[in-house]
Amino acid sequence: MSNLKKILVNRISCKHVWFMRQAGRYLPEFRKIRKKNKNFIKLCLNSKLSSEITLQPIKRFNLDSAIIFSDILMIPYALGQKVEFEKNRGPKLNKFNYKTFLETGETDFLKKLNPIYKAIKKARRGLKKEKSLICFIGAPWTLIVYMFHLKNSNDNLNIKRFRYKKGDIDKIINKLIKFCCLHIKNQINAGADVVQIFDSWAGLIPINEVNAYCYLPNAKIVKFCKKNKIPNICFPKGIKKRYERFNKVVKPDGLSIDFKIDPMWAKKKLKGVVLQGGLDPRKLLSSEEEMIKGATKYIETFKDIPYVFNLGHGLLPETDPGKLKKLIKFYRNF
Ligand code: 1CP
Repeated sequence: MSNLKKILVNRISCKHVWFMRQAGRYLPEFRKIRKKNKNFIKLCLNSKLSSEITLQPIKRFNLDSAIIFSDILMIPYALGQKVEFEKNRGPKLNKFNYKTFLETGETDFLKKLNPIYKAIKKARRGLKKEKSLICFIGAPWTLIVYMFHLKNSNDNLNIKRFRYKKGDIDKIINKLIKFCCLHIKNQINAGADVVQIFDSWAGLIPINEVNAYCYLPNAKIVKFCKKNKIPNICFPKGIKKRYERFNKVVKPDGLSIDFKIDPMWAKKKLKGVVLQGGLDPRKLLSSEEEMIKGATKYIETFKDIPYVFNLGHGLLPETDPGKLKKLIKFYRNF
């Protein structure tokens, strides 16, 4: 059993470090591959390259877990929506087509995503058995934000673009839940041993919809994971004090806290779950002292409970890999 799996399943304390977005833009070895592969979706579907990118941060930093190089938007892509990534502008999706979306079946979906499962098999072969291979999905709401262009560049929400009949909204969410579970199951069957569920835009949900758009879909996916004995970590970023309710309703094995959550508060209020992360990724852009001071707060607070060291969101593209190396060393020697 991988170490991360042991921590999540048995809730034991054991030093463990990995980083969200560890395989990506801040690494020169990634940028080199990316330069020659302009089509991002194609790159995610190139099993040889995506497994190689997955292992890059492990080779460089000897991190305890790898996360498969892919994207949350592979699900909308496999459900028939065209996805493009414009340089420095983020993802761009074609207009949502309700009919295509509802009609896409499991066979089509799995055929399109098969290269990801192949990449997982390849990456697993390149990892020592005590290292975890984390797979991931975007939670339904966060996928909806991209599928319906709900967010502008200032992270303001335009919920009007998601005005469907209640019955149709339920159909969309239920279909996403079903296909999220399918994608999890196939990634696990291919050799991943933990899943992280990213609800990166949960903080934007209008307050009266948090239950329907955040707690319920996450709860259903976690229930599916538990039924299939799949260790899981949720990341409902930005929901502030509602992390407490989320934990009680969704009951994940692990809960990744964002950088706005006070670690002392988390320790007191988030019980029966393995906590992960918290440190603001911007601390890695500040001075070394600032970074170490920031990290100490989390490591010190969580030193007597099961805790996975990570950040409060993904590594920023501007991060200096040398700085990250110092942070890892500091954590390991703490
Ligand atoms: O070179 C490029 O321009 C592509 C940049 C890039 C990368 C490296 C994108 C586009 N996605 C990825 C990989 C990726 N995405 C991983 C790889 C594994 C890892 O190292 O962690 C993961 C886990 C994701 C997940 C993802 N994609 C999330 C959830 C996590 C989060 O950061 O909140 C979200 C919201 C996306 C959407 C997405 N994909 C890419 C971009 C630019 C965006 C928009 C959000 C952003 O700006 O990061």
